[in-house]
Amino acid sequence: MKLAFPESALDLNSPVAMGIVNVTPDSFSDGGRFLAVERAVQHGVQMASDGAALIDVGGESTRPGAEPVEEVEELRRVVPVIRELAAVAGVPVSIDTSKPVVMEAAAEAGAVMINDVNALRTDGALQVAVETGLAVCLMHMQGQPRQMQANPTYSDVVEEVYSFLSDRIEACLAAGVDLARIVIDPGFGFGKTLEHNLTLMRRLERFRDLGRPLLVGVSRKSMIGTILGRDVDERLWGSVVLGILAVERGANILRVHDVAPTMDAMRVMQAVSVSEDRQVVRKNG
Ligand code: 7PJ
Repeated sequence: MKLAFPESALDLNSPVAMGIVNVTPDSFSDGGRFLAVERAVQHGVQMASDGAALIDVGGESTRPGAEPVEEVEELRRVVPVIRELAAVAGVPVSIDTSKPVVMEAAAEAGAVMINDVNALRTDGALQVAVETGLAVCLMHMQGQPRQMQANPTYSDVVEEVYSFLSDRIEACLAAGVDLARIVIDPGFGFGKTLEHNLTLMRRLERFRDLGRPLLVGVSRKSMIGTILGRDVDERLWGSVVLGILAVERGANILRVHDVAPTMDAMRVMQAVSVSEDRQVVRKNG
């Protein structure tokens, strides 16, 4: 499977990592450490050299309870980082935003993908996706970040997320977005209880039926904190295992904070599945 960008494509026949660069002073795990443009850029470059196939730049925290960020402030944070990373990182850059104005500016600065936790439902967002020709990641979220964890409710979480994503793919196609540019994401932690998240992971393979690359973000999330009783800076091993379980169930792109350990884990996993394939080839002559 391939994901189309405006002037290139990402080969997804093997799973890849998307490295997270947060340019947010209040982000729950990076806590403003990379606020300065130079440090954010360095962080992205390091992730690319650690093996990330994509770098995701975000300027608005979407953690539970987070307050929205003003447009000008978000632009101020992300545009210089995208411009520099697009020039020096050597890997495609995506913009994590729900704001059409930020999507447009990011595209102009060299981003090739829009990663929108709101799945292009904001007024004008679909139009920007069509006009810029960028790839898009459509994520499921119940509610909005400020209140989404208050009382998430589903009768069948897998089928409800599935039909939401299916509807958003249809909306994109109707607006004129190429199918080859679309990625889907069930949105772990976005309006979901621990049990909802675990059910989505157990039945992740269902989302393969949508026929599009599947992106999964579980890195350092509270579902891991809840299982382990660990703070955000102690969730690496839980994150790596959960990410590998997702890849085993069909995830193509893992959105992660810790690229190097994730790459090691994915390479070990790949060694096992590739040698299995070779055995089949040998057996069949
Ligand atoms: C996700 C995201 C995710 C996609 C965030 C965090 C919260 N984008 N942006 N999927 N999570 N596509 O990193 O913990 O799961 S922000």
